[in-house]
Amino acid sequence: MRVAALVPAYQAAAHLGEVLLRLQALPAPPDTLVVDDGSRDGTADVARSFGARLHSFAANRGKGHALLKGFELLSDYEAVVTIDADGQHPPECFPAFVAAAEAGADLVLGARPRSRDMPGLRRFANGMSSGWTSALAGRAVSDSQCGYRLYGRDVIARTPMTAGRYELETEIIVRAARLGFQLAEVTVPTVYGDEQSQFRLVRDVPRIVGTLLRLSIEGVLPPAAMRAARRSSRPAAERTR
Ligand SMILES: Nc1nc2c(ncn2[C@@H]2O[C@H](COP(=O)(O)OP(=O)(O)OP(=O)(O)O)[C@@H](O)[C@H]2O)c(=O)[nH]1
Ligand SMILES: [Mg+2]
Repeated sequence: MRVAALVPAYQAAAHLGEVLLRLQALPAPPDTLVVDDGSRDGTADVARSFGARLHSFAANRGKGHALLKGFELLSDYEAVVTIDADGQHPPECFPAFVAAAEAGADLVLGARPRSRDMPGLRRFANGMSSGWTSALAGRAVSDSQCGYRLYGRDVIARTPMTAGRYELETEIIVRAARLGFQLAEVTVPTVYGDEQSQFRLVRDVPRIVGTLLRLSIEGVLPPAAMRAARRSSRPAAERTR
């Protein structure tokens, strides 16, 4: 399976190099694209010097915009693994995502234990949003906020996605599940260290809650894009017949 790595990066110069090195050290190193989102700290230079393919936005737009751009640029691959630039996602877990996809999953979600390694407020917010996401997706989702994931080509092509910041990752889970795609989870370690989070409570929590509210309404009143996607996407069960 041809799988690329997509690294959304914003102000990530401190940790990006190590992530890229560890990806290159895998037994089958993936082609890697860094989408630098208007960083002012040398993120683009680090990506270049470690030999990654680079796309840069002139000004900061948000992780969701970066993911959509990356999906577009990597549309030739059978799947894309998204991995954070801040060192929280061990590149050594990459093959486990690919194995889950090879076993039939369309969307593989990294799941971090909500242990004491995760800051208390994050643990609380993560539990709430994962519970709500599970209810909307109609299946257990252990960690709706983890950005370490594998997206199969069909999920990327057929799931309607709204550009934005972190809320895109919640939207994809719910919509992909509603379209009948097969979801799987891979347990990844919970890593918090000296990295600088770009998550802003006042800006990003309302965006995620707003998206969950919208997705709740969509369960009853699907928007035109989801109705069209339903008509064009065949659920995993049908594809195997
Ligand atoms: N392209 C792009 N990437 C971003 C942006 N904000 C964050 N990122 C990247 O997205 C990844 C996750 O960002 P974080 O700010 O660490 O968010 P998080 O991991 O969900 O939050 P924490 O649990 O606080 O670490 C990292 O690779 C960041 O560099 C952005 O505005 N644009
Ligand atoms: Mg982080």
